[in-house]
Amino acid sequence: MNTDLTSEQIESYQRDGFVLHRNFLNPQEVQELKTGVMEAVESMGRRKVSTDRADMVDGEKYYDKVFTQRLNLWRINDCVKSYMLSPELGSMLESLENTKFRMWHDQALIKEPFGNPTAWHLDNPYWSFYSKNAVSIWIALEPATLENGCMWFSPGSHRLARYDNSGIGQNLADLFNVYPEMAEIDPVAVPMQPGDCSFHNGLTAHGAGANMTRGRRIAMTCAYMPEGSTFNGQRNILPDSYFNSLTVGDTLENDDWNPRL
Ligand SMILES: O=C(O)CCC(=O)C(=O)O
Ligand SMILES: [Fe+2]
Repeated sequence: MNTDLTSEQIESYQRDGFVLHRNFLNPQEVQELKTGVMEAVESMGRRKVSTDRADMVDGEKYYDKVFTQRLNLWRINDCVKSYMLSPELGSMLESLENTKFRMWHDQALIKEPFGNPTAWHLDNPYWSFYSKNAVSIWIALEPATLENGCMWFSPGSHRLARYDNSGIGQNLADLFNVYPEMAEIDPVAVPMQPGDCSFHNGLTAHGAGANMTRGRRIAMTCAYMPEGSTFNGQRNILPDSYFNSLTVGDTLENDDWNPRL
């Protein structure tokens, strides 16, 4: 793992709300992580979440055709776990946001051949905590190109964002009805080769195009929660028993579900 971020990369992340980091994984590591990810994905069948939430399964709706989405692979695959919870990755996140992190959730996002675009959205409004410092990593395990739906980011949008959620629906631009100022920003496409990754802040607007090719766009991603974040009442990925035990304002510090990096 190439875990060195330059001061230029850190500055650019803090200014724009995202940054590209090439060759984060070498070809051998890409192969190793991809094997772990694909094993976990296959073992889950049509279930979206690894160890609970049997209610969340793939259907045939529009959103199911945006990507094959499989969450919390780290709980069932030690290889995935060792990458997503690696202390070196934790140090990278800390250098970007000047805070310590816990796992929120990981997700494999496979945009299948001819898959729908990923509408512009913000991540943090989905989650069970609100923070200006949450961050996600998005790792390409296959080439991500303009043709197959690479990521696009809206530089500086994190500074305009609130916690209102536009969702990820059929209208690519719904986000801009909620935040019209963001429609004034020129988006930046971030094509990647396998092993490249990006980091984006939980409030940075982003999306991805359709997959116009016959190949799968395979990415492994993970969202991280700043240490000390508190419960905002939203369920998101929380398991039943834990969700039911929480009161708004409680610190999310369950070492089983949200381990430290
Ligand atoms: O991979 C995609 O198409 C979208 C990814 C995304 O929204 C994210 O990683 O937060
Ligand atoms: Fe997202």
